[in-house]
Amino acid sequence: MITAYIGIGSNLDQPERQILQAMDELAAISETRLNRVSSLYASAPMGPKEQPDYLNAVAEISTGLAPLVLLDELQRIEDDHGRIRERHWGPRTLDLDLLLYGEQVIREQRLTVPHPGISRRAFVLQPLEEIVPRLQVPELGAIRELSAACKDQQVRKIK
Ligand code: ROI
Repeated sequence: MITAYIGIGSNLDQPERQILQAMDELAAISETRLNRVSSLYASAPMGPKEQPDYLNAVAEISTGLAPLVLLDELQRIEDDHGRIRERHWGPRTLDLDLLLYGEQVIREQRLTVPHPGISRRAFVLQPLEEIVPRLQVPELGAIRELSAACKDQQVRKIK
């Protein structure tokens, strides 16, 4: 089993409900166990501003699935939430990002791990630091330092 981290985000159609339901669906993926989840965090949209604020969280799972099989499962869950892939960086009912897959570095057409946005996004770093404060991110270093470098971005822990 590999320990992997999933970034969860939503800013449409009751974001809190979308995220809590997504956590249950992560737990139901085959060969996969949900170990722990972060609090929920609210932040202004990164990218285009004319969209609602986001809720974000991070989940830790253990999985026997290969990375691209896990990615297929995440995209299936996004699709189940009525995710329509239209505008780049537009609003979404559910976004599931494979942030980390063990200590592996993956560069494939469909999948880059660590997730390329990870080091610049406080809405990912803060929940990740909450559940794994001593994490070392492959190629990027200590989560504590990455998170401290993004402290200028406003992210509010809501529950
Ligand atoms: N902004 C915030 N605050 N949270 C997100 O999850 C998020 N996801 C995105 C973009 C549009 C980049 N902005 C975001 O995909």
